[in-house]
Amino acid sequence: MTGESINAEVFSAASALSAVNGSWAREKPNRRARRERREKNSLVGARLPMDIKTYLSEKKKLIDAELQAILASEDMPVESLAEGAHRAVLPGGKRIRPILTLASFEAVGGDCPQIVRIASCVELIHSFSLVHDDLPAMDNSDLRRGLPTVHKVVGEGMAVLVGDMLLALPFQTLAELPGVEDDKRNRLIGELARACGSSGLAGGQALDLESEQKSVTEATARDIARRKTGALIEASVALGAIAGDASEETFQKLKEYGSSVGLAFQVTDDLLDAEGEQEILGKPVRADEEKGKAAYPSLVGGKRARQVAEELTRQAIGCLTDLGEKAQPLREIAHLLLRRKG
Ligand code: GRG
Repeated sequence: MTGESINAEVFSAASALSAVNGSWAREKPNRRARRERREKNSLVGARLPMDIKTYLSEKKKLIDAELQAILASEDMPVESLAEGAHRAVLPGGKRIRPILTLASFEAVGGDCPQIVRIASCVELIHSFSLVHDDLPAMDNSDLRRGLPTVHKVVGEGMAVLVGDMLLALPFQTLAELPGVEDDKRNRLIGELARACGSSGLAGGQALDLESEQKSVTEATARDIARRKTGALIEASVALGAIAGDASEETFQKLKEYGSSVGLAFQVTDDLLDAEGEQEILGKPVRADEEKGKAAYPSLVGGKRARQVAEELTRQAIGCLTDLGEKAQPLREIAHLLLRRKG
């Protein structure tokens, strides 16, 4: 995939959003008034400023370039290991986690020349988790971001190793960051590691596997989502706050924001799996239902799942009250994630 096609493909939510705003411009006045009344209390319908799209695409370019540089400096002794790593990382997704790191860093007025590298470390963890998640022993998926999954191209054994490499690389990168005080480095590493372990990705995936074909409660579904998806999103926001030297109080508020956005993100992901289209999502749909997974819409219904995601988004935005204008991208990203289509 070329750099151009990557840029064209990514952030379908943002382009979907501009299409929606375009259609509103042609709306009749009485219909518009009815819609605005209906949407008054609905976050899903909230109109977003157009420049968030520019913000996202500029940040994405920074992250893409940094990821290229990190991979280029790696000594990969086997061609298929290198091919798998490039396929896993470069034909990029939305880059929403590292963008959250950058937005959180900006929200606290941070000053750290290494911030783009720090943010890219989060995306490496995310890339690793997708490679392992797609394996036959896990979700057994053939398609990711509209392309064959890594194990389909380089084989299962090599895909496991690609994932292992992508899990180690961000910790190595953080450990070797120049010009960062030891205390800050340790906090960055600790926060990211926690998101990978039993309170994060690994624990969430274990619970998810355990719950297949079983009836689970909403509380269990929430716990799975919190660990499997929420923990890394929370860590993404936390890393920006640590790098930006946030006060303890602001750090906790931003973690709370990340936790709520992270949970809302997974609930929306479940809704997209249940109701979305493969062509837009770039991965198979109805997979949760097929595997008997503990997904929100099948547990509580689509309407309630949407309410949960909206309420979590409202809570997330509520955590940013004291941060003023500088936190505007974080507010808009929370809105955008709620209404994404891919
Ligand atoms: C850490 C040892 C260890 C194991 C990992 C495989 C695994 C255990 C966890 C899987 C976690 C996982 C893949 C959760 C799904 C998260 C999710 C909603 C992914 C989709 O994220 P997007 O929409 O994707 O940001 P793009 O393609 O945009 O990057």
